[in-house]
Amino acid sequence: MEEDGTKLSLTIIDTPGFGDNINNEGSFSEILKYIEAQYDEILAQESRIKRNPKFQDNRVHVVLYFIQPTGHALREMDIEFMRRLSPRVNLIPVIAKADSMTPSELALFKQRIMDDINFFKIPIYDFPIDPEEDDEDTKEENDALRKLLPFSVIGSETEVKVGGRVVRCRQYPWGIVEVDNDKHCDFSKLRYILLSSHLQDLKEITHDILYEQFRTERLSQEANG
Ligand SMILES: Nc1nc2c(ncn2[C@@H]2O[C@H](COP(=O)(O)OP(=O)(O)OP(=O)(O)O)[C@@H](O)[C@H]2O)c(=O)[nH]1
Ligand SMILES: [Mg+2]
Repeated sequence: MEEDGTKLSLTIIDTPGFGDNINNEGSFSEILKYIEAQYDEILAQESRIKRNPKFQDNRVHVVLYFIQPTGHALREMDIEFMRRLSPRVNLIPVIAKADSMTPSELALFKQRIMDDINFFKIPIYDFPIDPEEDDEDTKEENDALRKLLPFSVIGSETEVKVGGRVVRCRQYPWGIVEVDNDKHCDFSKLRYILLSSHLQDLKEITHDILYEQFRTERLSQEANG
């Protein structure tokens, strides 16, 4: 991917069929196993006497967890999944198909989801502030982004010309809902976070905190087992 002449190499992993089963235990453990396997690769690499110069770091820096727009609260499987994954990966909850709710329904749904996340103490990625490094602007930006959680998104493969601009949107008899319009959903904010403003922070947390925690657990397991 290229933006402002900067090349960014990005890997996206999809999980087709996730949540389709009555029992999702299999998908949970597959996803967790994949994330941990990448940490194990790093650990093995670190302990080699001669490091492989071609080694590729495949750690997962963020998981976007899509929540169905039910309008109620989190489902048991949402809570279970986020609980299991959040100690190992930066997790950002995202409301899918935000166009299926009115703005007030969406605001209420967001609030309910955050109430659940707080109640169950699920450590999602919440735009942490480093008091020693972050300036006032960063602090303000992070506070604003945190208030958007969970991000609402709209997906579409349709492009329509609106007032001379081509916009990606979903069309309805009553009008169109634009993917890139901040009044319609948080897609463009989310893209900016992932590809620009918080890319480095997601990587650092993965390495300094999540991987470090994994490593400590692995090594003490080995020492005791
Ligand atoms: N209204 C609305 N429909 C959407 C949106 N995004 C996707 N859809 C529709 O929802 C259906 C399922 O979309 P997918 O993206 O295939 O869903 P998925 O969860 O990835 O499904 P699997 O890959 O099969 O697990 C399709 O008919 C899409 O057109 C959206 O933002 N709004
Ligand atoms: Mg899919």
